[in-house]
Amino acid sequence: TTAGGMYVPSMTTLAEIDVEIPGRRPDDPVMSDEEFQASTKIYFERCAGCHGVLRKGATGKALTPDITRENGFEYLRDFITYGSPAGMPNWGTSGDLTEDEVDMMARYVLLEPPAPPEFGMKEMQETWVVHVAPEDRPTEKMNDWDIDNLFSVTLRDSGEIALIDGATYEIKKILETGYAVHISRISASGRYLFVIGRDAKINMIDLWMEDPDTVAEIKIGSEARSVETSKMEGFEDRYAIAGGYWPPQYVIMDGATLEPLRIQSTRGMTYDEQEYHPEPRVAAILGSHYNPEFVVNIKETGKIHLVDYSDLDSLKITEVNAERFLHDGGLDASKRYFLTAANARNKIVVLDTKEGTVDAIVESEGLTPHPGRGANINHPTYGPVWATSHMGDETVALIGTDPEGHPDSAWKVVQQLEALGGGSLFVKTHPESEHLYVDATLNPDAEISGSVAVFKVPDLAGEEPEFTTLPIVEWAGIAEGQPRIVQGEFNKDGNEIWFSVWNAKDLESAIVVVDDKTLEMKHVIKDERLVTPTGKFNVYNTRADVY
Ligand code: DHE
Repeated sequence: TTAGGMYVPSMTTLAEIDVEIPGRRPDDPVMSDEEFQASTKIYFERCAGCHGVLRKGATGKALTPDITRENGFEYLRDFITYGSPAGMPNWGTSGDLTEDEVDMMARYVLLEPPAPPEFGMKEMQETWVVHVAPEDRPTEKMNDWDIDNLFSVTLRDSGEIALIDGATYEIKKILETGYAVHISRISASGRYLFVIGRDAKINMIDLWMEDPDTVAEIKIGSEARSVETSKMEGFEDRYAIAGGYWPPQYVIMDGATLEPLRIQSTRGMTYDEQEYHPEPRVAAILGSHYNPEFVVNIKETGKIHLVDYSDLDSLKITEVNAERFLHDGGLDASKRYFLTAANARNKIVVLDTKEGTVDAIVESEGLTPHPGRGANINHPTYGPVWATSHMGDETVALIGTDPEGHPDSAWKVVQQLEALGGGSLFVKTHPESEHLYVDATLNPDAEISGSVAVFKVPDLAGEEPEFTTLPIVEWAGIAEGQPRIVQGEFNKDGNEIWFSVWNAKDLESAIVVVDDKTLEMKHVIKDERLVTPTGKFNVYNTRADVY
């Protein structure tokens, strides 16, 4: 059952792949093969996230030679150097790229983009390892860990996760994973933890073992962001699914071993113009509670795939038109509606996971909505609403989610709040909490990116609700660097919220635990092993979609 029973060695990221250099035309700018490879590496590391591997554009503009050659070398060089208010970073003046590198990148984008290699069943099989076969695993929980209140914490730059006890804050274990694990998801039974690295490596961890560890692993491509498991009654723990950025595809795997069973390409037509797109990346994936389906966001074509996993041999995929540049999202409080951001279009798509239809596409009234999984609060005036903050401005949109009980508010922005500033990535609350927390991770002002805004839910009935500012970095007592506060996550009982204090790799980071009732600092987790903590996932809340 194992490929030699050994760990697959450290994984290649997209940036480390040697690409095939496309043919040259006589009027191409001068660029040596070494420069081409070096530029490709910089491009994959810094630019592909927004502009796409094939430069067809998404959050950032398209950069195919037909367009870049219109603009010309000087324009490109200056744009890369100084950036733009629309979101292009100032790579030159920030010092991230040297003058020579900027010059090289401006010449590079005038050339045809190279395509990295495909990654099909053969490649997946080669990286697939079962360390402990299902029959050799325990039949009951063998440790005294409170696994429901465990936090799986991404240690971004060390290629690890930390498993931290939710009650004692003790780091129970550090596990080696793929590079920069993006998210953690939990199987329906709560037993298996799945994490996926940017390098598309998945680790499946058995939390029942005496000493919880990776029992299976696989690499599904060279760049990925999402993993999920089957949640439908009767299919608990049966399947896992992961979505790739490169190649653009998703793969359904056995839920006990990660054996790759079925790979589905996402290449195809955009939903609106119905033009072919060679690189439609897989963004958020959600396991439906209403149907045996995975809900798969396809970013560039703007489609949602409802993938019926009840028969993998005749896979039924419902392709629903949504909106382009789908990114992250989460369920409403009833767990029936999936609200997901088409971020570069400033819209929130509402998918009814029971009926499989898009019921509304809501203008979020802010710039670049970025909800994470969003936050469900019971609004004093409008009933159940779901919240998202924005990357591009300080606004938080509250959208009504109760078409039966509050039909006038359903699928509308019923209230817009103003939080700390732009650059927010995540909002969070809990059914037991009266608070809505909003970070501002990417704000250029250190004081703002180091703090969190908190709104009191009963106060939302007022005209212009005020927020309280929690100085999280100050509480962490970290003076060196410019740590950013990112992604609140509640404990199981919903009386504490944890925030990552995300500093540079070689500087001290921390996790600050806030008492949700008093809004005071309760504890600071510091440990030299806590390198660049970002995402945190409470096992119970993640498995049961509580947020
Ligand atoms: Fe994320 C969720 C993609 C940058 C931390 N991020 C997601 C999801 C996607 C995504 C598609 C939804 C997964 C799901 O629900 O199935 N993220 C991307 C990018 O493409 C982007 C913009 C650029 C990149 O190159 O990766 C990006 N993300 C970041 C970061 O820089 C963050 C802040 C730090 C990090 O660790 O890399 C970051 N992303 C997160 C977190 C979540 C996430 C913590 C899960 C939030 C949740 O509550 O579920």
